[in-house]
Amino acid sequence: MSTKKPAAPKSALAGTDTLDRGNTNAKLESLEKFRSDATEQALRTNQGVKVSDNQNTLKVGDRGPSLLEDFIMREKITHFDHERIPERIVHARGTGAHGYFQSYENHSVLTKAGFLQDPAKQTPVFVRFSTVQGPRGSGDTVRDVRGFAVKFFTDEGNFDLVGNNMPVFFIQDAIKFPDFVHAVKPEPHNEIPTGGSAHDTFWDFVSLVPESAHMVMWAMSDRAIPKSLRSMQGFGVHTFRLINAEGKSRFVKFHWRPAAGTCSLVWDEAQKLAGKDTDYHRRDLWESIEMGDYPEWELGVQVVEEENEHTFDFDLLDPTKIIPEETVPITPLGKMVLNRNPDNFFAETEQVAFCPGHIVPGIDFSNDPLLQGRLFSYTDTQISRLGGPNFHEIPINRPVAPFHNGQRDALHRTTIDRGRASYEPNSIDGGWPKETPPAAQDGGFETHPERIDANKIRQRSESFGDHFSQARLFFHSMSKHEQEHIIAAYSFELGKVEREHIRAREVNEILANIDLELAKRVAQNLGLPAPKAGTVDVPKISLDRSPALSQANLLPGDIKTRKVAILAANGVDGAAIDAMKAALKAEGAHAKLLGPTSAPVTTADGKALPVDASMEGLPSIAFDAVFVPGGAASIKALSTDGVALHYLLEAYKHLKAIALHGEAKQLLDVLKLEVDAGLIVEKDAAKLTKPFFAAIGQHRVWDREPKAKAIPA
Ligand code: HDD
Repeated sequence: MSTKKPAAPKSALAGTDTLDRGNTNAKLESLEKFRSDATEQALRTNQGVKVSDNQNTLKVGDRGPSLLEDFIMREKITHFDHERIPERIVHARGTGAHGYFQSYENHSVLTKAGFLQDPAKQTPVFVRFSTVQGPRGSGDTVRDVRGFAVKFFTDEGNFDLVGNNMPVFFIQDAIKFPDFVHAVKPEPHNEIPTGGSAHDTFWDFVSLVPESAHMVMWAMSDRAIPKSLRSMQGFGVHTFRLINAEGKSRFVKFHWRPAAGTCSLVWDEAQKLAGKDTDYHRRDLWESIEMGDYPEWELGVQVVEEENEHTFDFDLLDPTKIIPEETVPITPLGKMVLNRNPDNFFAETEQVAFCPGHIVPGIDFSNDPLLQGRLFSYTDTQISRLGGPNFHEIPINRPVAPFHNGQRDALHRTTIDRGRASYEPNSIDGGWPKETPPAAQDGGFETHPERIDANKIRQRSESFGDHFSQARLFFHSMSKHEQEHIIAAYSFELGKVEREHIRAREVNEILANIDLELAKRVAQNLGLPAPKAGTVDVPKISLDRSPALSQANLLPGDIKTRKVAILAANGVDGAAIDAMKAALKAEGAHAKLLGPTSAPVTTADGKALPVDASMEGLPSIAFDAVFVPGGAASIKALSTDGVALHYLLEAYKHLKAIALHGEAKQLLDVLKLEVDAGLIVEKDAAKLTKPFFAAIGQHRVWDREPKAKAIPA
């Protein structure tokens, strides 16, 4: 007789997805028919046979050997054995969300792309953010470039803007990509390190390849440890073209600017988060969307008229260069809102397949040799990752625009093509599907007819030859604290490099050509001899500083969606908690009440307050700021509670705003801290919110940084 587990309660079965996630749009509707909901459905095999026993293999007697005949067990195990697909060779760790893009106005002067014409139209998008180096299970907060890939499901076909959160790249030519990736990936003998670039092969490569200098500078800056995915800028990196209905082409660089502002973690916090909450960034994105704090970005372009192509002190085709925003300001095009989490990570986020070659009429490529190589690489990689050339039929990748052509068969084909003629021209199927001339209404794609008259050669243009002036521009555009972070990051990373000649080469041949002071400081931290001035004659460029590059200038100033921890023990002033929660809510920020344990705390007037978590459960690194309400007994308890004291010291060390109310002032003496612009002490709860919120709006208390260094990590 079979021994079965009791049937699962109905409520558990019903849990598949009863959430009303609001917004539906064309893409979601097109996905609808592929969604599976097992609520109140019988368990069946993949062939549709109802299963009567999902607990026991078919055996000869209840203690005997299993039978090969058991097709139910074999189907289940076989499927399981093949559940994994190859992870992406780069950008393996990622997270995605659905949303929409909406144009601000009709941009027909710039482009004929349909999704940039009608301000009333919402174009569905799917976005995947990623790190580059680490495998699928690696930490979110490692020092790394972040991928920012957007798939626009336009009525004219899919447009993929496959960018990063940094506007330049490590190399100038796609043929160097495998070399670069092999160097940055974990080392081949021991597969260390996971998720980071602090190792010999990376620094060996970049110190030998000066074209990487500018991008490495970005990677050593705070941009490589973003506070959240919602607070990252995005860049198309390459120069593209926009083409209008008259066929006029202009060069453009794409930019995404987050409504939440652009800000970062601090290094110690990022390292701790990588251990304590590997999923920190994906959790933040997921929770923001679930809470209705929909992340938002503005899409814009820097536009360069064709006749101005050669007016810059760099080559527009060189992906290691930016066009400073002070030279060519950004023209806003529209906004993107992410308002729906995927239903299934594998089906959507893992199987989504981007390709910079997915463009629509009105958009075209430039001859950037890095972009040109990418046009080949992505489709090629999808074929091995997703098992064949039919990956466009996977629901998340299917365009909302219809697709008909003569491409047939191959692995995993799901379309059942009708008609006999899979060739063109044909007379059997009336000649269908037919070409659409570009000039027709909703015309076919037409490549910009750029005239090129040159020899076939393997050569890099001399105009790609300046590798240091923009790295210098970046360093000089940083605020003092950002420069200090860059020096610390180079010192940390190179400190992990075992071979001294690699450290020395980076300092003397790269950093000394960017900025001698930077090179000297890093050399000092590594115990290397003081470097001499660099030997490269770095050209003088038109700008000394680009304020748009500094994150110090990229904050909105408000405290929307910021998270505040409220620390309390028994005897806490309940009214102060209520007042703070209400004030935060009014500003669109969030509060969580934390106690010494997960048990409720009792207020001074005897009310039991449920807590959201214990202080250990949600450490200070999960928050933007900390509030300690008064209440004599509560403060007495917190003053001798090591977890609470560490909480506050850690928040202080990470330069976060801290507000101490009433009796909480005593904690200053216990912790030996002094009041500063972000450490606010106030008897009167009503007076506390203004300076506290102002400090949170500044993201960090940077002036505190030198003092905070004395606080143990
Ligand atoms: Fe790439 C993935 C961004 C250069 C080859 N790349 C990938 C993803 C992003 C970028 C965001 C992840 C997409 C996703 O979420 O699925 N890559 C960039 C940027 C580059 C760049 C901004 C330079 C400006 N990439 C680049 C080059 C090559 C590749 C030069 C090859 C010649 N990239 C790939 C790839 C990946 C990829 C191997 C891995 C998985 C995938 O494509 O779908 O084909």
